[in-house]
Amino acid sequence: MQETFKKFIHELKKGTHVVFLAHRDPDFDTLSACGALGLIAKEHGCSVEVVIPNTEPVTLDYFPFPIQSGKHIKRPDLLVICDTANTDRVYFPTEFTGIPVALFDHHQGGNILATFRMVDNTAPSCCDLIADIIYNHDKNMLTPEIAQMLFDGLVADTLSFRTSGVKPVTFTRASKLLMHGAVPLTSHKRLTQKQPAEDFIFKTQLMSHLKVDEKASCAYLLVTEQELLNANKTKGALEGVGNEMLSGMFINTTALIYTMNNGETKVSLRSNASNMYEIARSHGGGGHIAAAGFVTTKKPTHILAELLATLAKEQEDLKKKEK
Ligand SMILES: [Mn+2]
Repeated sequence: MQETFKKFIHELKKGTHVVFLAHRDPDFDTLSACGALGLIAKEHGCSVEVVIPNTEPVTLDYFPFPIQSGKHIKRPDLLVICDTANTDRVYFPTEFTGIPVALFDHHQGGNILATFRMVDNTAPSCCDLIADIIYNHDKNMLTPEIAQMLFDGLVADTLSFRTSGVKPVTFTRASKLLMHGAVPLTSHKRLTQKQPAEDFIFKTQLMSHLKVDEKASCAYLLVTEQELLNANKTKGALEGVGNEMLSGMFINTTALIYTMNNGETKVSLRSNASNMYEIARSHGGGGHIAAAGFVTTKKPTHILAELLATLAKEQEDLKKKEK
């Protein structure tokens, strides 16, 4: 990985135009990774663009670059994809075909062919992986601004060091970021976005439709795009719902099943017991063991029944093993 990063830095020294690609519905891990590496590219004389595939705009007041929604300005010499394993989750017009790609990621599997591939699916966030690579390459590159963004991404993806991927080395990396100027309170302020009261109420109303299947040890919520549209809300209203369900109940798995008006259904899975990646992959999706998702054209009720049956069987097998 360090060798690859050396080559990547060498590439940056050519003073190229670099387009950073964050994944769809960007979170702090993907954006911070793009921001931090973007600053490093800039430092090496590159011009930088950061692009998300979503059409709705995203703004972060501290972010060092404008975040462009679904468009790029200049043809890049190099693409940097952060925090996703699949090209369909990033802005990728046909014009980009053939342009060299640097990939920084911590997901399982994937379809991205990268010239510079820096992937470790044991890392609990893309940002702690990047922090480690930068630190080992040249720790002076970790400026307070970069360290802060990487710390933000780490805290966001690990739900404040609570996910199963958090290992002793995660704290070593976090500690290095703090020593280079990251401040936990700054991350906390950036990550806790207060919602307007009516959004909060809407979310609570959605949560009241929550169901639990005890046999499957699974809480699930079916939501339609139409429901959101009727209430004048966007998909952002569903942000964090899966994790909230998981941390609030004695259950192992949660499923957020969101049906769009185009007939497609997006399934987001969270679990602290079963392998969500395997389930998502069997439907053409991906992610991590504890958090994964997929998009399907199957009927939401069918997907749900299938999912609950799979999970119930796993729970039964587990109980047998315990006996
Ligand atoms: Mn991530």
